[in-house]
Amino acid sequence: MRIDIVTIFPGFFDVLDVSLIGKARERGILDLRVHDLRDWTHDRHRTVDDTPYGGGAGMVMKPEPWGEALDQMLDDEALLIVPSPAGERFTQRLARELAEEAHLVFACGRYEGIDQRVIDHYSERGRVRSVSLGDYVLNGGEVAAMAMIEAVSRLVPGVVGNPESLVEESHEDGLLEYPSYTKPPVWRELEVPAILLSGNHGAIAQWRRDQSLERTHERRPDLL
Ligand code: 6GU
Repeated sequence: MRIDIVTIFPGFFDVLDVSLIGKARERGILDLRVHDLRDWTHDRHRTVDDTPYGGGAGMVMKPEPWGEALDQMLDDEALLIVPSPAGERFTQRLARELAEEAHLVFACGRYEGIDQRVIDHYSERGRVRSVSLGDYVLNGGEVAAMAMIEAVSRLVPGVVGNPESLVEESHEDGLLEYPSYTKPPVWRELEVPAILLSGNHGAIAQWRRDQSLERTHERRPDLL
């Protein structure tokens, strides 16, 4: 999978050098490139923002640098993703959809967002999705893009070593994941549930299912 990220803070994405994503990049499974939006400005101050038409607080990102950057970045198969608190909700379902794509381009806006004509223009030329992580406000699209890239890339075959570890997770079956335990059997007087030491795989599977349901009922009744 090819992933391009356009941002005014390329350093945010340095962490993508490490861990499973870093290894997938080394192995050539992920071709991930980070680009500085200011490379497509032409003035001395490398200006990327301006005051909003109609007034109001904050600054809006100018369309011209985005146009030059995205013209260079987008090919026929690319899907442009614009992280935005005003976007559709990012879910495990959307992560699975995006994991099927050959080429994702993330346009990370700061300030009060990107001039709407950028989104309108590329929506006419190709595929664009505005995507939100959830109902809260971040300072910009960078952290959201990072979360989406991690959720998507771990579903790309070969990125996570053991594909079985992908199936029993929170949200994969629409429920929250059951609690996990490891050695020692007693820690600070707290015991591991006896069923997990029983060796009865049928009973363990049933217990885990019950725990998943109970947790979901308690913490996320909206999922049921
Ligand atoms: Cl994608 N962007 C910003 N700025 N804030 C957010 C978000 C995205 N998702 C949730 N909050």
